[in-house]
Amino acid sequence: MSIRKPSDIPSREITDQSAYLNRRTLLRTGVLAASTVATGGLYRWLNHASAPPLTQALLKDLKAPSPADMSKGFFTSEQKTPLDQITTYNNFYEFSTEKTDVAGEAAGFVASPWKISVEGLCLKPRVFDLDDLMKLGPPEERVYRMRCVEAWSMVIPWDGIPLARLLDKVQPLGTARYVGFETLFDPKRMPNQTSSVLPWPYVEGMRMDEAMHPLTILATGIYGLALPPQDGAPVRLVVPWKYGFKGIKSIVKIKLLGTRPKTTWNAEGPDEYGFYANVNPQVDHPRWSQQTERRIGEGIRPTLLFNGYADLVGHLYAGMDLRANF
Ligand SMILES: Nc1nc2c(c(=O)[nH]1)N[C@H]1C(S)=C(S)[C@@H](COP(=O)(O)O)O[C@H]1N2
Ligand SMILES: [Mo]
Repeated sequence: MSIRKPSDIPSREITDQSAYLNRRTLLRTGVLAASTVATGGLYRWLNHASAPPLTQALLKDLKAPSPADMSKGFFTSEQKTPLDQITTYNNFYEFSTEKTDVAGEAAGFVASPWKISVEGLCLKPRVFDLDDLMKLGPPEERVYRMRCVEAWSMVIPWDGIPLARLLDKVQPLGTARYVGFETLFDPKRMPNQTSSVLPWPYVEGMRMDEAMHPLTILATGIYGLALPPQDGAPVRLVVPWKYGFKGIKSIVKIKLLGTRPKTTWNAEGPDEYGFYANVNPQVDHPRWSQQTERRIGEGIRPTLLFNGYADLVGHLYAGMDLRANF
């Protein structure tokens, strides 16, 4: 891969419509090369007051997935949800409980510098900043279905690193059976944390084997752009076979644990939101059916067991009663 400075680009390549694209492409190339300088630049640029608006024109062409990547579930050929819908219809209660207000409330959120402490039952606990994360290796592309427990869904092209890549780095002990996650608590920067709509900080968790599964990623981007604030900047969890609320945003702490951690929605409504929260059309929410979903920008479609990833994750739950462990 060649990395070109702006001055190296022949002017014929810079058309009106591609001016931003080229700028973004260069920054992204820096990330792929795990260059400390370019990586910092990417995040700063996207948080800068003069950053251009998020428009479809900025998006990179996704590479054509290989058959091997398809068989791992890393890509779906389903139609991708447009960026403007992914970034204007959000659940992020730290900013607003109104999905269409989150983007506006989160607009000024500064997600750099950022630190994530990885601690607990491991040999090498460590605090990672964003450059440290990028040094673990280049972000990978994934195109995943995302199914919210509220029965709407999207198809999102993420960039991110497998969570296993980070966890391996701290050398988990054999006694680590669960992983807990925490969102930033900072009411000055996340204004709705002054309300008591949820107990703060938002916390999530899963079993160690779920965390180590190759489908589980820490997302750092969408459509090749650094993650916008409303989608969980700078780093959020994505577990595509589980309901969206497991995908905790703006993570500052990851803890390896011997016992199951408390998780926000399960603690709020244990009869409505399970710890596992595996997508399952056969197990209704007490107040609505989970058999179908509204694909944003499209229409109603059937919901699939494990959100369509059953072949890849079903073995994690062999012999388990999915109704009792919902
Ligand atoms: N910290 C935090 N993480 C969160 C939430 C939240 O309110 N706070 N909402 C969850 C829910 S319910 C969903 S559906 C997804 C939505 O992600 P999106 O807005 O990027 O589509 O984020 C999840 N992660
Ligand atoms: Mo959700």
